[in-house]
Amino acid sequence: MKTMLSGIKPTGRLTLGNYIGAIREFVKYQDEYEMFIFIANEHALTVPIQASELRKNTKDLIALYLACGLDPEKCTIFLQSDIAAHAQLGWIMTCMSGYGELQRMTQFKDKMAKQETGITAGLFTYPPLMSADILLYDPDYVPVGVDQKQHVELTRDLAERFNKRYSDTFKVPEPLVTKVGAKIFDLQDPTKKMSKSDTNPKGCIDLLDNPATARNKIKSAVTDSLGEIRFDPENQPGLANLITILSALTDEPIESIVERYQGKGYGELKKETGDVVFNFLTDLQARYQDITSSGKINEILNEGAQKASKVANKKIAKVYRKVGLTI
Ligand code: ATP
Ligand code: LTN
Repeated sequence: MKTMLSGIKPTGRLTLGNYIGAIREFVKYQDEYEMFIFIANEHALTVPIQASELRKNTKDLIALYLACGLDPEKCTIFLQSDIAAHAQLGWIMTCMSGYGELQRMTQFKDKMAKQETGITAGLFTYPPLMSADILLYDPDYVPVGVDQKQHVELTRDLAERFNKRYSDTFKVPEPLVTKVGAKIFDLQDPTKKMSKSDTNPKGCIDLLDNPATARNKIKSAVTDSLGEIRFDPENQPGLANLITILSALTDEPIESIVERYQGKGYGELKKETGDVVFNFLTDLQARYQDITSSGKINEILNEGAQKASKVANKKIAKVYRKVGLTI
């Protein structure tokens, strides 16, 4: 059985973009692959965050993972900081990375451009920590949104570099970017990614938004004045985004939606998409409430940490021997 691994950092509330671009994929794959899914809480420290907020986000994220359909019987769900090997291998990967190489990471450049103060060194060195997260478990595939692909490519380079410098140690993983919905866009500015760190809440749907509010956000999404329903992300980005959301949540192919809407107006498409989002969030939030009140989260994390640490500890011991840290 092939192995797959991915993680999300608990920096804020999860969005519909996170669900469509990432979690939905994890759920689909859990039957076919040996899955490791973790909460990248050490990555959340790259930007200033209150301890209480980090704790709350972490618990919410686990409950949402489960509510979205991840099954602890099928996949290993754990907290990054429960396994010291992540930080240990993270340091070694930082030392394997070139300064210029990290400077070229587009996410770092974007964040630098947006945020003038409070840039931490952690924001700069977080890709090698992400590489460590991945390489500890020898996954074949890493499902991520398109914005994370470059970091998985860095991981491949670091794995190859290490294998060449020492000897064969890490599997070289492949990024897996979903076909529909690799990037869900902001509803008010469809040239920008829908993001939880966004400032305009009307552009972004949180998975914990009131479902009726979310439906209204779809209704007031920015489209265009061309008046024809086509899937044309370049010239009709707002419309293409809505079609993508509808397709992702219903599994109806994009072409079939476009065909169904020939001769119809944007209002009808928005209504159907809004209703689908409303129902999706209503069901999801009911499951989220059940899980939150069940008190099972700690148990699931303890089991996950036990399983993950067996794999990770073996790998870090091997790496320590190879690089000469173990005498
Ligand atoms: P931020 O925008 O604050 O940097 P983020 O929403 O990208 O955060 P992450 O936790 O880093 O947050 O993302 C988790 C996963 O969700 C990643 O695989 C990412 O590619 C995916 N993802 C995030 N936003 C979107 C989006 N708008 N469309 C599709 N996938 C997304
Ligand atoms: N950097 C990712 C989260 C993340 C991750 C990982 C994803 C941390 N470690 C390992 C896949 C594999 C992000 O910001 N979305």
